[in-house]
Amino acid sequence: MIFNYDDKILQVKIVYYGPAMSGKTTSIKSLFSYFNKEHSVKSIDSTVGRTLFFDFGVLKFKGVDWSLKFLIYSATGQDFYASTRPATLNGVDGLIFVVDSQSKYLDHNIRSWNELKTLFGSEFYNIPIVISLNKYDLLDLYNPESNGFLSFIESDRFRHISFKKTIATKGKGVLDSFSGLVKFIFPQLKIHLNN
Ligand SMILES: Nc1nc2c(ncn2[C@@H]2O[C@H](COP(=O)(O)OP(=O)(O)OP(=O)(O)O)[C@@H](O)[C@H]2O)c(=O)[nH]1
Ligand SMILES: [Mg+2]
Repeated sequence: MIFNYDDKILQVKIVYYGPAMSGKTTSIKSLFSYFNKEHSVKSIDSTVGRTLFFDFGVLKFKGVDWSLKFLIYSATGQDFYASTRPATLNGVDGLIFVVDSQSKYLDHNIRSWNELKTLFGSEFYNIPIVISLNKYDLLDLYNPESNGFLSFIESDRFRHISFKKTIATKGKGVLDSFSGLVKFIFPQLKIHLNN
């Protein structure tokens, strides 16, 4: 978090993290589309739309006195570019961990989670985090509860953690996940996220 006293701007960094293809880029674009800023998200993609390094966008909200500026990133899920993830995470104030809820991807979610845990070490449990249980529309009808991922994450060790079922392609739960994270970062803030 950076305080700029001259311009009265408080700058906050939020990163969308998670395994490849879980819906990080879709979530960010969907979030920005609420504010009619979808086209301001900068993505460095391959020709097939996979994120090479990160996506990046800025959301600004004017307060009476101070303004809030959110720098929003997604880390690439592709392992080939894994070496770029620590730089993307540097200085992060809060995380949205995007899970692919389909049972066949449980291992991918766990691997990505464990990587995050290793990168942060003992600081991990102090970082505000929202778990977005994404692709909820694709769950097996006979097994509609999550793929078991939540039992791996020791949620009671965290200071601030919450879970949200999301369908990023339809924008469902995306704004709630974001505002939930903002509330963790600024507990006193009254949020009116309509610009
Ligand atoms: N059915 C369904 N598909 C989704 C959902 N969210 C994302 N997708 C699809 O999943 C695919 C991957 O989404 P991306 O947003 O590119 O995933 P990513 O996490 O950014 O992937 P990388 O950048 O490669 O790590 C795309 O085809 C999306 O349309 C969802 O909630 N439901
Ligand atoms: Mg992506």
